[in-house]
Amino acid sequence: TNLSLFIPNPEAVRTQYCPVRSPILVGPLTITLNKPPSLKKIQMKNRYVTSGGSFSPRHCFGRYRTAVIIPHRNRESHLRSLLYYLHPFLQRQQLHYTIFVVHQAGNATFNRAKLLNIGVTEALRYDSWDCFILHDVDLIPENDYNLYICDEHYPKHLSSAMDKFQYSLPYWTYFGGVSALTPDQFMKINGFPNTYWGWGGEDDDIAMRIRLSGMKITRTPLSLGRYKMIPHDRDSGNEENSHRHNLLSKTRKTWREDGMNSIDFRLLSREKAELYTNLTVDIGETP
Ligand code: BGN
Repeated sequence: TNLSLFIPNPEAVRTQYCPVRSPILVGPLTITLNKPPSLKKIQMKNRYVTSGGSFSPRHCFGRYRTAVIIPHRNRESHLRSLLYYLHPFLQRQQLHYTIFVVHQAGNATFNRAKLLNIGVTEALRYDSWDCFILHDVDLIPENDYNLYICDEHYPKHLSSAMDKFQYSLPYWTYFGGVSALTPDQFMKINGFPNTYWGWGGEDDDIAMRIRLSGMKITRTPLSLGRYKMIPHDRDSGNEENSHRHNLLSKTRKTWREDGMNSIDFRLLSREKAELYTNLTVDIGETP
């Protein structure tokens, strides 16, 4: 027999756009979260991911350019679990993508929303994107029909059914976890607030910005927007934000001044790791 018949062409030949709907999706996924795999193992399983955590489909031109942005500090094992599942997930969706991890330097109180603003700023510095996926590090998607692309009209909430909320929405305007905005949608709401230090409320502020700027929230249906949260205790440095009710009551007045047009940070490093682009930033501290 002629063995060469069974050896796939090593050269990627691309002559056409990928289909609108990827033919290699599998639907529901089994997520097991005992021991996170090593970065080496994740790299070996994702040999077509290039330095900086980027990928383009090999046999067709990707239709969608997606930047995944993950705020991070001291959660290396969660990050490894997420990367282990997310890289193959995004490749099956035939996206042209890069994963950005925005690492908050120092020990000041954590500021998720500001880190996301910075991720968007830096993602746009050398590339154009159709869609930003704003992704918590501890949430693993359980169905690859939950596409990491944006809705053309409205910001989209992807984590509509998290296991910690018994796979349903905790409340109607909930916008936490994982969301998808186009660059236009993101700029229309002036990005996210920079002023929420610690846990809670910033996602409600974002939901309010969406409404105040005349948009609505769309959602992945609950049957597909399923996520497993990696169980963990509250981090030190991310205590409940006691100002959050007060801040939220002022969003209507503040959202135009607090956001992408007021962001202030110091980029300490931007490096291409094997599985993601690592941004380390000094974002200051609670005033
Ligand atoms: C809400 C938090 C959200 C959080 C969800 C789910 C606030 C603001 C005060 C009304 N909002 O209560 O930030 O994502 O719970 O845990 O605390």
